[in-house]
Amino acid sequence: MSKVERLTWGRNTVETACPLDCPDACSLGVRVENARVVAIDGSTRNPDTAGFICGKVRGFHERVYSEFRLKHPAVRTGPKGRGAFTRVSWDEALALVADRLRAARDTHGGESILPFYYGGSNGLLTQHTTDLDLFRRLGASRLLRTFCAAPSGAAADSLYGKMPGVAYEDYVHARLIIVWGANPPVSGIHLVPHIREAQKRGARLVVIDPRETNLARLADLHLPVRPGTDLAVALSMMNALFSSGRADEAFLDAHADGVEALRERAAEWSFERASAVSGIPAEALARLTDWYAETSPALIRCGWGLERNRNGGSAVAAVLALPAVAGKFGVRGGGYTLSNSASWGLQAEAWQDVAAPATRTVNMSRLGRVLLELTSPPIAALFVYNANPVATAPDQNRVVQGLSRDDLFTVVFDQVMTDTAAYADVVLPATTFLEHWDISRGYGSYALQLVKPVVEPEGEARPNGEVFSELAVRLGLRDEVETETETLMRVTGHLPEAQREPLLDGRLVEPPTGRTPIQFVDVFPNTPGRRIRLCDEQADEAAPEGLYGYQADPATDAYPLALISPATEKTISSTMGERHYVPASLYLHPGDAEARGIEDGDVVRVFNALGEVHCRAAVGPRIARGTVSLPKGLWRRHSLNERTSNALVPDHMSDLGAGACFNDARVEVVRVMAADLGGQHLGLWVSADESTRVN
Ligand SMILES: Nc1nc2c(c(=O)[nH]1)N[C@H]1C(S)=C(S)[C@@H](COP(=O)(O)OP(=O)(O)OC[C@H]3O[C@@H](n4cnc5c(=O)[nH]c(N)nc54)[C@H](O)[C@@H]3O)O[C@H]1N2
Ligand SMILES: Nc1nc2c(c(=O)[nH]1)N[C@H]1C(S)=C(S)[C@@H](COP(=O)(O)OP(=O)(O)OC[C@H]3O[C@@H](n4cnc5c(=O)[nH]c(N)nc54)[C@H](O)[C@@H]3O)O[C@H]1N2
Ligand code: SF4
Ligand SMILES: [Mo]
Repeated sequence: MSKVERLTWGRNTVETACPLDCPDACSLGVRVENARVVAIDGSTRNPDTAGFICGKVRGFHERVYSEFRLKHPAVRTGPKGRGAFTRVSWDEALALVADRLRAARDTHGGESILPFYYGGSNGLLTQHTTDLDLFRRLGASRLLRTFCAAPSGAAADSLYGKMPGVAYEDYVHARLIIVWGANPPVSGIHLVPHIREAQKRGARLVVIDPRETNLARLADLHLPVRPGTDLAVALSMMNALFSSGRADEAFLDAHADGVEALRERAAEWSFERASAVSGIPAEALARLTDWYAETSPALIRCGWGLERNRNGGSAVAAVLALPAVAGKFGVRGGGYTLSNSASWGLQAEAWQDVAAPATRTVNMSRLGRVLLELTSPPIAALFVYNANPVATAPDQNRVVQGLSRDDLFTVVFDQVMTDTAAYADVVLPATTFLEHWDISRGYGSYALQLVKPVVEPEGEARPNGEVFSELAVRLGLRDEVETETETLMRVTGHLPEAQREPLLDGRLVEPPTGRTPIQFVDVFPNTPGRRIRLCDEQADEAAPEGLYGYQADPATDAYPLALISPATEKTISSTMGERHYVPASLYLHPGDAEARGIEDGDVVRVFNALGEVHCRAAVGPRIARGTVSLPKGLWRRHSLNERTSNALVPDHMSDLGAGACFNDARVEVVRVMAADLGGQHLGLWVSADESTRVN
């Protein structure tokens, strides 16, 4: 009996969990018939996700059985990017990969090898296990993982040592909820019922977002902030609190350092100045500050939309400083939520037999430049897994140019034929979370769960762990292949007994702090003396203008519009993009459209000095004037010229954490073709593009 038969024998609904890069970590019930997945839904094991999961994962079996699914290893036969491959055996493929990795190391040194991985499946077994072991033993360049959460993580670490945040279920206790640069109805749907319930109980809701999202429509106040200016908004609020005697000086004395530095830096920001920079009327800033000062419990849901720009680290730091300054901790339903991933205290990178070598670090968000410009040594071998950088990395044209290098050996290990896989020399087929073991860890919801294989792998797909382990053996770096279940046992061996047992038993595991910690009652800053560092020296030195130092808006006359690329309900980053055929549109404000003679449905060219995207325009009022939006996670085929927003995104770094600046592009838009003409001639558009709708 195979492992899957053992698990599913006698039943046809299997309990598992979702490990995708999403805050919610749903418990799943997967219905299997004749060894195939036929339906996926939320399981009652987790009351939060019972019968309530997103449409993407409800349809995830479409990916498992998709025509784009990679089922066999393959080697390239045509030019890079063409996507022409011929099938080979695993033995041939891994022999070739091992040979080329060895050759790169022997000729140019280990640092000429670059592992490239990010949000793929976000579980604890699909990354930082045998992959890290292999690349450490090879002495490869080390990847700085900065696509996401680098600026906010640096800020949260600097101020609070990544203190755990308020749980979703405690949102009902808040009287004021500020959703800041987050869009939970799309990107973390299980928070929404709790916000709605709080509203029913009389709580006020404020949304700070350049777009009028569906949540903003339900809010008492929506502040349509210009992208990259949240720092000014938060500092002006703190300035008003300090200067009107409404700061909680007693709390600050007792729990915080760096108060004076913050007070001085905030003092530069009157509501009027913040208004001029952010586009939000001064009265609205004053009203929000009054509400925040007067209401308790008050809660901030800080998202990731505000971190993806040059001011992102300081902006998140300033937002997180607000509850300290206004004295909002210490009550249920008060404080903040950012990422809760650190709450588990799980340090997979430390669970290795070999220490990290002192090799160079390479910032993933500059992949194009890394491939084209890095010397001593240049990158000779690139191993991409759990990532699709052609779709998700900044400066797409440079990335594509780098991947096109004839002297670069590229391996892409993925589940489907992605835009990046089209540039591979060797493609390796990976299992999905319905075909392998994993451990799912929520970064919004407090849930740690086992992910089980519920069907046999399609074709010859294999799990990450075994493939990296086999490569290590082939390269003479390890004696024996570690099987998937051996990796599972080894990794869970690092968990405290109280977590390991329920986890392996398929139960929902709570973090050490419990499921609903109150900040400054149950959990405290993980800093020396548990003190908040409002203006830590290290962060202050790292930021180009110092911590809380605002860097001016990069708009120019040539490129006046700010481009953002928020998450949509269709994909998780670019994952599941293969399911969607409708081309994307650029969403823009009627005022900006009219000024350019653009009408709804027209074909437009969105461009700046880095590149251009040709797509349709969707004109509507639900975005701040001066800001335009393209969906996150598009594949090349979703635009008319095979380019996406990332062709316009510069590869400069955020102020803290060296993070990617996806929402920091400035562009111009011109009309190329009228709607009716374009629709007819290109024969493409049968219906409005739903992914471009604001939601
Ligand atoms: N359906 C779905 N769910 C997802 C994902 C997905 O792609 N699809 N991605 C997952 C991942 S990897 C992550 S990191 C999270 C992200 O979760 P979120 O942080 O909620 O997602 P974003 O869409 O990046 O940004 C949220 C909002 O910020 C706004 N925004 C953009 N720029 C700014 C700014 O400068 N200031 C402010 N205040 N707002 C701004 C956008 O309009 C958007 O509505 O979601 C996860 N969940
Ligand atoms: N323009 C723009 N770009 C963005 C963002 C934005 O807001 N705007 N957001 C950024 C954010 S928040 C993030 S997190 C990044 C994410 O960037 P990426 O990590 O590149 O995200 P995905 O596109 O989901 O790519 C993950 C890939 O891993 C594969 N995969 C999944 N599970 C496995 C597995 O078990 N094994 C292997 N070998 N492969 C697997 C999937 O099929 C998928 O192709 O994108 C960033 N890119
Ligand atoms: S992607 Fe998020 S909402 Fe969807 S099933 Fe997974 S954890 Fe739940
Ligand atoms: Mo992300």
